Amino acid sequence: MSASTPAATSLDTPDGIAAQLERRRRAVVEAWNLGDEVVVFGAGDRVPVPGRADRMYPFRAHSEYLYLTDRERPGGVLAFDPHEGWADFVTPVTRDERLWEGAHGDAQDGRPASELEGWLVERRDRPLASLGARVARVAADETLETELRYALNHVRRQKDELELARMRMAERATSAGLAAIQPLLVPGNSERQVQIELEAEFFRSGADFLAFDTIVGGGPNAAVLHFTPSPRPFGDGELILIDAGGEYRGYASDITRTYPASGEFTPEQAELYGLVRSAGLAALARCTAGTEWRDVHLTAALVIAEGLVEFGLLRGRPELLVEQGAQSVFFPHGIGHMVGLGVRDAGDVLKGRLQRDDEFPRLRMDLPLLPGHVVTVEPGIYLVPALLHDPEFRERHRDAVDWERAERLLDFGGIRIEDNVLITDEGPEVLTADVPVLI
Ligand SMILES: [Mn+2]
Repeated sequence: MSASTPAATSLDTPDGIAAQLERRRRAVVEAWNLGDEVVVFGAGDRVPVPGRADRMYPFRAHSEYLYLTDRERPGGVLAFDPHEGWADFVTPVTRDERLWEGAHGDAQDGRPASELEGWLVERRDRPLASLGARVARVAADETLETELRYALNHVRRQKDELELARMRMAERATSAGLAAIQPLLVPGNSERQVQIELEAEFFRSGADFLAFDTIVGGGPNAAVLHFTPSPRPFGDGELILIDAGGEYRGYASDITRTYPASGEFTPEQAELYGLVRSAGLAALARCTAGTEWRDVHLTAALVIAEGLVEFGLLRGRPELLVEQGAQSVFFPHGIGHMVGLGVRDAGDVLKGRLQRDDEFPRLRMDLPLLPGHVVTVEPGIYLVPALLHDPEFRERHRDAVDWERAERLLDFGGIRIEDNVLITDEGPEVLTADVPVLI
């Protein structure tokens, strides 16, 4: 384990950042094509930890604000008037911040936040949208906000070179973490031990934050989709599922791998692992510009249904099983989500499409892929007691599932393999390809 900090990417310089901010703002203005409307973006404020006096959660600027300012500072407001352009209001550094945090006051490139009030008063009769963290004191137009946010998301989804460079930094740190904990994946060690070493290596390798709470689940805990690591030791022959990611300057990596605690899969584990892998590769092949995200999901769902029929957990014609959603008893989530600025980036339902809240599993987005999109592809197979014992599920899929076989596998846990995929004109690029997959 090396303690060296990787060099910052050559794009991540003041000039490189300024150039991208200008490009992003121009792209957003073009997409909006505003007449007389004005827009404000709030950075958000520090959030106190309840009951802990002056303790605060780590501050994270709202993604929409961060995207257009690259500034991780509370209280700021970026404003836009189509007649006059952008105005960047920032909170001056206080004496307390200098005293307690060693903050410097000379790097604030913006107008003092106290001038925002006047800026708003001058435009009080015009329609206004408040994006980012809601700016207090403004009467905003919700219909306008929905429309502008939708257009902004469209721009944000196509990652620029600076964003990709930061995602690659986050990926390298995550990859180093997963490599470092391999010797710990043996019976007797605990989920918590793995978490600690994993996160330490993320930070040693350049991550500046966690993209999300680390998931480590051994044995039956591997069937809990977002399991919080516990002191439970791994048992002989168990599966260990790790889903984790480092973050770098707001940009996330999100990788899942599943390992056998004893160094080798049992035949049943190997068969289902191979099946999850096949589903992932089939979905990956569909990650091309123009492909509907729903079809990427259905491609993986069909491979899983076919495999589970062969394995003996499902019965029937795979196409029909997918139509009825029977594979979702064992693959109870969507194939993935947008990843980038934060671990859940700007996924959306394409304008004019119905948000299907009642479908199971609920897909996080419903739109065609475009070059520059980065998605996770993360099929999985789990034996989840809560689903297998759900009366409604048992009734709905009575004939489609071999419930007795499932019952015998109740301690199996689960398998998930997750990669991050960049859509390009030349096809999919797996950003996480340096993290080994076992089969
Ligand atoms: Mn994910």
